[in-house]
Amino acid sequence: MNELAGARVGVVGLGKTGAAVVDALTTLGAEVHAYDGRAEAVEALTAPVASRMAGSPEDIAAALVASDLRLLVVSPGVPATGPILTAAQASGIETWSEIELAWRLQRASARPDVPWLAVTGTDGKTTTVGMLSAILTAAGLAAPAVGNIGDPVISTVLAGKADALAVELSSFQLHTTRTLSPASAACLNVAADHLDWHGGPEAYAADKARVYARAQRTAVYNCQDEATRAMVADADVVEGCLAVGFTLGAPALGQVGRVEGLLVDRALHPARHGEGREIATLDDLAHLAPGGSADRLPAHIIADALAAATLALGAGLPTVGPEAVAAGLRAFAPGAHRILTVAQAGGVDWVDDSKATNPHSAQAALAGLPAGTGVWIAGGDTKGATFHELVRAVAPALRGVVLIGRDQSAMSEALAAQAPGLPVTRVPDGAPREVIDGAVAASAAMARPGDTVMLAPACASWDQFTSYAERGDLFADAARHHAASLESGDDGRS
Ligand code: UMA
Repeated sequence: MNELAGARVGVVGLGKTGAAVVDALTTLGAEVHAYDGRAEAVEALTAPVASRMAGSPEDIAAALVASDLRLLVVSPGVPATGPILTAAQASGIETWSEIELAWRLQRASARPDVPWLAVTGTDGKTTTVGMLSAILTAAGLAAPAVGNIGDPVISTVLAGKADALAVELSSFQLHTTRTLSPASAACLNVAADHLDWHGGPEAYAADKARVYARAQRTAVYNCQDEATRAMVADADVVEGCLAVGFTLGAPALGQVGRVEGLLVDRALHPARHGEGREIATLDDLAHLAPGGSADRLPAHIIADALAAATLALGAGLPTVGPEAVAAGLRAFAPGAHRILTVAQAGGVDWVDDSKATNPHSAQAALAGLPAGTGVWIAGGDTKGATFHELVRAVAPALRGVVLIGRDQSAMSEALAAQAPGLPVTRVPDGAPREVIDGAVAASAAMARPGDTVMLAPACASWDQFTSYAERGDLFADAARHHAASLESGDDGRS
């Protein structure tokens, strides 16, 4: 990227992404002008920049208009409809995401052909990218999970050690990504999210659809989400790129799906016209189910695995075959606080899904439980959400509910209206440990052998905890303590 040496480049946002971008640009010899809304972020910058400025979005926008920048690299948090991107566009300043810069840097590097396997979607990106990285790793490749998952892609590209990249892309990052050409790409699903940032649902979906642009080998869509199929149909892909659907049902020709306990490919192997090939079994995913039993696997985990397998098999990598898919899925470790079985005692599984901070993800976790066997620990900071639809959907799976949260009114209302007969125990407000101890004691009293106690609050944690991680850690601790007490013959309530 010699063209950037000496070029005047602005960087807006100096968080994780911006700091990595500034490092890369200064190394390339660009003249970097750095901007952030927070003075601390500007002060924390150690790289040698030409200028730095802290100011409101309007101040930064005004400075951009007055500048003579050739290029602006924006962090994902900078909203599409806000003053900064509006001013850059009006002034004719080209804008790139960190992803765009990373892609161009790789194309100009000694290893220009390292394939990117790209994943976007409203839900399930992080799990899918983790599974994808695990499958590629099982195939003997150095293939880290990068991007929105937490590690800026540019740092990995500059290190130059990866054979392939499993890239999680948010709609924010895609908005200013211009020339990326992934080997395989997927949009897992689209539900309303981040509408303020984009300015509306159409703009959000349009940015998600950008993941398919210039896809080289395989464009993967969700047969259960028509919008993703339409995105592929409209995408400007490289000639010869295959469209492959993943489905929770039996796969038709051109699809990867599920036949009883097997994941089956009818899209990516030479004999597909005559037969499917087994690429993994549900038992390979059993460790991701509550209590470790494959028959309780949430549907969204199976869907994520199908998407990851399709992306991996469809990227044209010679060592990636069914054995790698199965081994990778077996090796995949779920992220912390995502449907993690933290204790088992007296026939009851205790599951931490504290990461379920909205109704959609709580529903995904609870929906897979057998009828009447779930003890649901719910509630917290609602972020203005309502819960009627969620309660209606999950009530059949539940034995009862244990309510936490400072203000329990929204959840109580939904329970009273949608599941009036369901037992509910309310845990009073208190210090974090008191709340969780109360919730665990109430759940233990409610649960019967064969049940699952599920912390999937459908709410943020900030009203009673510092984070969902603290909420989940305290829960795991208390559940293990309860299990140990049961084993030692104590009833766990002393
Ligand atoms: N800032 C401004 N002006 C603005 C907006 C932000 O100056 O108008 C500044 C902030 O003061 C702050 C910095 O920009 O100093 C933060 O930048 P950022 O919000 O873009 O966050 P990063 O630290 O760069 O992290 C980003 C992603 N964050 C967002 O998309 C909001 C991280 O995704 C990602 O892991 C990281 O890049 C690495 O690539 C997080 C996320 O919440 C997990 N993503 C959203 C999601 O998954 O729903 C999209």
